[in-house]
Amino acid sequence: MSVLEQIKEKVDQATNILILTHENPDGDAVGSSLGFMNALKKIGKKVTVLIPEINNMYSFLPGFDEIKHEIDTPEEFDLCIALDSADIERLHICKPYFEKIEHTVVIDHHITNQNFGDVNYVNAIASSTCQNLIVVLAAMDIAISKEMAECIYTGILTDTGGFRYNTQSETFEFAAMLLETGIDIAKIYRLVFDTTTEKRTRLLSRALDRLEILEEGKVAFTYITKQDEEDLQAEDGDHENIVNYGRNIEGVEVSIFAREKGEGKYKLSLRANEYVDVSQIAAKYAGGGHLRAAGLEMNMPIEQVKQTIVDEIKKQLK
Ligand SMILES: [Mn+2]
Repeated sequence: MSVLEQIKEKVDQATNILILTHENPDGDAVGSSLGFMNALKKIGKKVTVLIPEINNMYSFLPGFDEIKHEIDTPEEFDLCIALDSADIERLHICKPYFEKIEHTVVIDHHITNQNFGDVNYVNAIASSTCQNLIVVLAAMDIAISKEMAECIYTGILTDTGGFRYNTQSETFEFAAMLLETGIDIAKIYRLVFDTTTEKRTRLLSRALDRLEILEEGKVAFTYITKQDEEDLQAEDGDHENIVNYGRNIEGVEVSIFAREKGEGKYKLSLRANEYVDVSQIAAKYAGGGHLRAAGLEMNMPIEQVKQTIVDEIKKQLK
């Protein structure tokens, strides 16, 4: 029996299904969870999506209000489905539930997936778990409704950064199929990428006021203080996109954003555009990340932070 047939069989035999995804869930995690929930409900299953902590930005997705943040009796579920999670640790505090439930299915697109379920559908070529979910739903003979399509499209859109990365021609074919259901892609794009909050915007404004362009326009530097966040009653994650404003300036190769975590303690985000390896710089200071996006911490006054990190970057500038 193929993996897809095995998933269909697992679902057919289940009555009460628990859906889990990774912590700090992104659009693909929330989209695939709610897309699958809506689909499984349609075929008469009892379904619970459990996400302990979730950002409100996906609250427009059909079924969002039904997400549970805790459950009392994991024993009552006969099937657990883990989505967009490469290994069981990614389920974080939900891991014990996955372990306790008798039958398990994993659907994912990470090449590092550990196949930790009884049945595992992992296609690492796919843009997103949502894209793989379309294949699973087709194998289960479930027609994609407009509600499901909104969730699934959101996952594809976010994991591809708006069809920029990890996008295959197939991804567009799937997207076209979703569009046929009548979803409003302009609205989804706006809610996912163009919507911010007043607090976020005011915090950004403080960072932009302090923005410095250094090294003949190749380095952008800015920071926010603990006081800024207190003044504005900023919420967790409100600083997240600030580093990209420096990177988007013409001529800039590396953008540095420092966030004060405590007295003389800064968390730095580094973003490069084309050639600087920021992961190497981060590693030097016990940080980590990817080639063009990395983070690290420094314990020193902000002027010294700036000098130290710019000196490091300078070594790689062309
Ligand atoms: Mn994903």
